Amino acid sequence: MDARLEAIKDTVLMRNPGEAEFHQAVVEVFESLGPVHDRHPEFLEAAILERLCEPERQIIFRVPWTDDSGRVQINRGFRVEFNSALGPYKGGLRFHPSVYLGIVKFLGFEQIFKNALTGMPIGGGKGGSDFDPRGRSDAEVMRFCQSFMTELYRHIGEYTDVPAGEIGVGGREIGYLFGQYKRITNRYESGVLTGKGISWGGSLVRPEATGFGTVIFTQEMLRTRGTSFDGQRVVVSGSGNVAINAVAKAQSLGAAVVACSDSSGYVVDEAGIDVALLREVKEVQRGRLKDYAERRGGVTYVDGGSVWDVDATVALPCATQNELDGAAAARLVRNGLVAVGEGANMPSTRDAVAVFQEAGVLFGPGKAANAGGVATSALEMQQNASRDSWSFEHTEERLTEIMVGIHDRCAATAEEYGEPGNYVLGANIGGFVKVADAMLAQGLI
Ligand code: NDP
Ligand code: 2IT
Repeated sequence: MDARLEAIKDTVLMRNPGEAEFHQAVVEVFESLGPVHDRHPEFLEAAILERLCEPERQIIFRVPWTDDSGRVQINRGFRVEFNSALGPYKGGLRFHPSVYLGIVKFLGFEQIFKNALTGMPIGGGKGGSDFDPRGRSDAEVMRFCQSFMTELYRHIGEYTDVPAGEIGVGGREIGYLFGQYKRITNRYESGVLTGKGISWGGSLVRPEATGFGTVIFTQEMLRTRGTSFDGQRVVVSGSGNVAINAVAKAQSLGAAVVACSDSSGYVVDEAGIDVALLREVKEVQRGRLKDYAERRGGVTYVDGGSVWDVDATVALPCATQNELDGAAAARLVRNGLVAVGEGANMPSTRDAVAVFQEAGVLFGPGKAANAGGVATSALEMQQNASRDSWSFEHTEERLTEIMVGIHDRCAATAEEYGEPGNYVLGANIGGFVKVADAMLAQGLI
């Protein structure tokens, strides 16, 4: 790392102790930014990096609720409003027992650059709770969401901060959150949340957008090597919103998607994952991948283990951070891996990224490859602002244009900085320069 940036990084790490994921995200970005500071000493003079690493506002609050047996439960709620240089804070809410400030800050930090890359007018933010929705009834989830929003409402708004879904937060949760916001504020403010239901201000394609976008980005990377998804052997991790839609899109482009996972195990389905059945088991019945395996029949279900033990030419990690380590990366590379498109945020460890890059594997980092979700959220905001709703075809066309645009901008930036094909460098520099220019223009705030 550039010595000037190293000193800033050391201070950031010291000021934010115990937040390993946030440290990882910061270091990964800083490693790309030396050459930008050679060309733009004004960024150093204005302390852009120091300011970028300090969230504009961090909110932590108590979320009390009662479970179905009448017992009081207490969770912790978070919203980190990281950077508003380009627009209102924008980013999802994650409900998962592992959530703490360090996770929310890593996600919010990544979101700044991702949102900049989309070309849409959105700043970066993220939030969530250590609430675990798994095994909870609809009524419990509703009471939790209502309590969460009873505090959060005062901090958000269509011109301020616009949350959406993430791990553990889907259409059901966004519905309960929106209902409570509307009740408290007495405003039908559609643009305050995205990922809404289609009949009450949501956008077509938003549910599919992250997974579709990841595959579109990866297809563009493959195209630079004169190939495509057609005939690739694909392994996807996770079996939630992003994973299911990545499977569907990859299949529509002619790929054989042979495996996916959840936090309990993975399934190998050599005939190709049955997306309709997977949707029914996961989205309608809220079941487990094991249930999919039992209903599908003739497939292998592995309890525990790692889905990255399954050979693939294209890997699409779509579950969670640091789920693919250096050893798994090396094994995949030895067995013919050609490309990785990150549907999740920071799913590859730093060791894994190094292995991919040294082996010349096409590697699309999450902040570029999974930007289709938030980009379509911005399209949802556009539709809300104009009280309009677009067709599936039109919205998907916009998503495709945006993803191809992000790919081309990352590729062009990498080339401009002398590292053609390095999408990590391209995404970090491309996102950073846009935000840094806006921060300079807006003065010391
Ligand atoms: P979902 O909650 O719909 O699905 C998450 C999936 O990942 C589930 O299969 C879950 O398994 C698995 N998973 C979650 N946490 C862990 C863990 N700690 N260990 C192993 N497996 C885990 O979430 P999404 O599909 O929305 O999100 C998946 C990833 O995509 C996240 O990294 C998220 O940040 C990222 N992302 C999401 C966007 C969106 O629009 N939704 C946009 C951009 C990125 P189990 O059910 O067993 O917990
Ligand atoms: O990580 C992400 O980009 C998201 N979870 C989507 C955020 C959004 O506002 O749609």
